[in-house]
Amino acid sequence: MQIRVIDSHTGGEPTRTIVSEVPLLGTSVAQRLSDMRMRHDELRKALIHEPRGSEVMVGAILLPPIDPQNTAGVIFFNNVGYLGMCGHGTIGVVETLRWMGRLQPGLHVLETCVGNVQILLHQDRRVTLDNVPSYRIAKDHRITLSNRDTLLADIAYGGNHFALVDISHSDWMNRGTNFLIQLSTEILQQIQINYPDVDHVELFDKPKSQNCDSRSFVLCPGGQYDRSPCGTGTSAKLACLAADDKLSPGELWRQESYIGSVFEASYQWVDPLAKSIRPSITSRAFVNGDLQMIVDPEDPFCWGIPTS
Ligand code: PYC
Repeated sequence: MQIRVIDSHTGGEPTRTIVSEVPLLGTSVAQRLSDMRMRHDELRKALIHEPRGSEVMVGAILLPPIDPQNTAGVIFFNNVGYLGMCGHGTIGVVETLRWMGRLQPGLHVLETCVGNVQILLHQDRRVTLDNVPSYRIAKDHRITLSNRDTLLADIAYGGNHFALVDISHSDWMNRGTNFLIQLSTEILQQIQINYPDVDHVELFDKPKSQNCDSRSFVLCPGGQYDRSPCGTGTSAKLACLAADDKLSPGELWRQESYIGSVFEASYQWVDPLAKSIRPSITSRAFVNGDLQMIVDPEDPFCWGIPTS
């Protein structure tokens, strides 16, 4: 069995797009996701688990659109399962389609598991993604860590569910990735007691770069951190800023990632009373691999090394 994938990265975060046809059954993206889970989950593991992949990688399956007026359907996944939406992944998929000659600059619509997202592919290869409606669910949820530190977390939705924690009172952002993964994993465990849907944690600090507004460290569900500023996470951040009247509609927010890559973001109200917003995220991706994956039945790890 051979599977063609195209690799890209957006702000350092990899996306592996499956361009070989995966015949998923269903007349909605949700039904196709369920078919993928039931009948093709081995494919996810084969492409994302070691030895072919890594826990940092996000995969994307390209599908024919359900509504023929749209550009394509897409299902995102990682080492532990499926993602509702993925901002860096969407930008990676759009650049992949452009690189393959399947997409011209202009407006496009992608169908995702959590709704349609409008895409503007710019002439200069930047991509602006208008994400699904995003909103804050809770403000200042108090958690106590094992060392008795108390932190306040906002809970917000931006296509995935996030806990957002300001750590600018501390030097934690300078203590290295192992420390930050450990800290955000402990925060996640605490948060999930009350908010079981939350599977990402964002820690925020002052920016390193002068022209950015904030720097984030984002823990993803598979236990690794997002090298990009995280598109759905930046959407959740904007929802909190909008709810607190700290950012106006159309105002630019420059979110810096842990490794220094930047997403430009702004929002428009969907419903100002419910404080629901439509975030726009702009960045660009780079294709860095066009690969034919081989699944050899004699290879004991042809479907990936199982994770514990
Ligand atoms: O960019 O939305 C994002 C994302 C989610 C997980 C990794 N990246």
